[in-house]
Amino acid sequence: MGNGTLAILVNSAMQNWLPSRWKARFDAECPGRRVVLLPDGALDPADVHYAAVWKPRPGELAAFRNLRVIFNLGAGVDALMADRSLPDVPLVRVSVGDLTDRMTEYVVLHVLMHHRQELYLRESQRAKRWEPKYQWAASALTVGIMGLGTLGAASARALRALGFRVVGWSRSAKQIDGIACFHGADGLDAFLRQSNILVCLLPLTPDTQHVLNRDVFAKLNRDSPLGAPVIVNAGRGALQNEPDILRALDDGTLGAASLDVFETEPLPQDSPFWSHPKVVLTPHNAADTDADEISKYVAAQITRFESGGALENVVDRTRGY
Ligand code: NDP
Ligand code: OXD
Repeated sequence: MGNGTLAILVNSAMQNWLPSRWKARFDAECPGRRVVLLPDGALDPADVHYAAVWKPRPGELAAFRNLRVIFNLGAGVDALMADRSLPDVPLVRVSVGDLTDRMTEYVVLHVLMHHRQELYLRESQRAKRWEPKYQWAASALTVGIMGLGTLGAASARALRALGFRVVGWSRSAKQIDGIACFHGADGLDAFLRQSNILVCLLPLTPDTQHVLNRDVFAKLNRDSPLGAPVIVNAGRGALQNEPDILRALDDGTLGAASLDVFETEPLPQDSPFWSHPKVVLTPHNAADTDADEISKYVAAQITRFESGGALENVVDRTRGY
């Protein structure tokens, strides 16, 4: 098959996504292979056999007619699925331990934050108020995880180990020890009716867009020491209906929200989320991608592919994830 060029295309100005870092990593992991950072005016597109990409704009990969595999440098492939001109070659997503562990940290951190009444305690500290409130046990709360894939299943297990009751929801039926699993549209209401804290780790697809909406919030379980339910979204911004979240926080349907992702990123300066007292927001860094582990993962997949082996974690384009 020869040593086709690996082209890197990273559309992000964020410090955690520096293109130069990816280039240095891939140079180290792919000795003997030409690695180029796009755009590169001197590159003949026909030489490119592999593309490693993050948020390519529609059309940016169309010129690479000899492409054999596209590697997305993250877990979510929604930006690629939106590109109608995406070359029809296998699209591989990230599913590695480092990313999963980081997401588990984020989910555990935010579930514990709401469970341990951190918003109230920080406000008390600022007001110099020594007023502890009754603290319930983890077992008093049920955490509902939407999406029981690589990330959701790991978070579900970690929360279970901390003593929370955990329920999960996915597209197909699942069996996970100690976790009540629901699936499909028919299983959604029963899942929501048990959930005091709703964690969303779904991929963004036409089926899941705006799944976090007012109807869903109204079905969440209010019968816990938390009172009003809480949502945590670390999937994608378009999974949430943002005006519905703000209304639900303001009228008490929801007690709080931890949001890592937004419909428009970076979050615009005039967004009400920045200063909402019931919102804990982070700048889409719940599970920062580790260039070391991911470049190794991509390099190993290329080596296997070139010796006739199967690629792992190939996206099913009809499902969209
Ligand atoms: P997986 O593909 O492993 O898991 C996706 C899960 O969602 C599966 O359980 C799947 O069900 C379920 N699902 C998909 N569509 C539906 C649907 N219509 N109804 C019910 N369940 C559905 O993905 P990962 O766990 O690796 O990642 C999940 C998402 O997390 C990514 O797509 C990405 O958007 C986001 N992410 C965010 C990051 C951040 O920093 N904020 C970092 C990394 C990822 P089934 O098992 O039946 O297929
Ligand atoms: C991802 C992400 O999908 O960082 O990996 O959001």
